[in-house]
Amino acid sequence: MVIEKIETFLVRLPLHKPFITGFGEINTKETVIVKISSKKNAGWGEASTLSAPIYNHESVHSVISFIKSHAAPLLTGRLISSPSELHTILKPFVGNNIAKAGLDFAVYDLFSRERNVSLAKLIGGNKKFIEVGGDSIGIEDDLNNILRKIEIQINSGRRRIKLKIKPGHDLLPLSKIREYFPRIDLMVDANGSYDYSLHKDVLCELDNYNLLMLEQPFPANAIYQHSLLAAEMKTPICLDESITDLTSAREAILSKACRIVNIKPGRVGGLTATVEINKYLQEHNIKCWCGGMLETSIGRAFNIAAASLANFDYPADISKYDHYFEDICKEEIFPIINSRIEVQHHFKPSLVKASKRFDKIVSR
Ligand code: OSB
Ligand code: MG
Repeated sequence: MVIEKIETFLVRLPLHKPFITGFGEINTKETVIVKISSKKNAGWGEASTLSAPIYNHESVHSVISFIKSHAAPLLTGRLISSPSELHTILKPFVGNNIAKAGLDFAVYDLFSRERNVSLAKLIGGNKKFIEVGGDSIGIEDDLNNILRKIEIQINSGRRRIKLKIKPGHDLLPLSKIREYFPRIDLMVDANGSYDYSLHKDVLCELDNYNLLMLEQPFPANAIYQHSLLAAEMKTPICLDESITDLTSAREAILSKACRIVNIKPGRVGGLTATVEINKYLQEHNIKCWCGGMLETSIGRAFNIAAASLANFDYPADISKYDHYFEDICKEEIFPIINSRIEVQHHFKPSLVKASKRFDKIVSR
């Protein structure tokens, strides 16, 4: 298959309510949709970055600029015989993994359509269903509202609750949650907002709340600080922002910085990198799970395929589209039933449906 054309579309999706995390506040989720055309077909992907470089160094602008200035000139007119080739072709460029993932996804979708096989099958995912956890509960002062949100999630069948924390918003909400829900599977995500020398003691106190895991307490490049904390805590450390590729995954595992990894296919450069990192983790007895970046249905299709791989052993962060006033697709393309999403093992037109609706909007 020869790549004929690469296009990017910047999409703005207003959220119902601001989503507050340890790295800041998101009011509007922006994302970049990527379309790659061959002579006969088109494949769609999503580079699910944020508007500004607050989660990692990428932003909607850096993604579009990377694709236009560096990737498209290298890829246009090129013959691709397997979707995993893209990962190798883009390797000389450092970082920019969210942008690379948008391209990798679009090429996987293109192969999936041309060969009539599902995304899960292309990467070797075998699960029939994947389990999803509750939507991340952002930082807010009203603890009763946090309890209400947890109750709603539990009543709708979610078996894992994820709370965002930051310094000053940790022990108090956790005590309150444990008072009302002593036994739920509960995890916390700090998005890198703590510092080892300032907050080691308060972090060690998290051991009193029987947490499933503590995600990313320190900034992305603080692998050594994570390894110091991991040696002192009973709660398993999970890394998200720190794991950007196979090298950083190896670095974290060799330093014993974490016992669990949150793999976001978008953050690590796409599905080929996801398979490669997962294989390494599996060989080292490290479990993982599929995180999310508030993707639209287009991006979610690739997360579901990733979560269908063996070794993805905890519920995924695949939130419902109603984070937004309206998704670009207006209806749930991947319905969540009893906290599970069915994995498509035969080529089904869900992603085709999502991208058709999107195509209609952008060509107006
Ligand atoms: O740290 O997992 C994170 C959203 C945007 C950026 C980073 C993160 C998140 C989430 C939401 O926690 C996960 C989702 O439901 O898509
Ligand atoms: Mg996270």
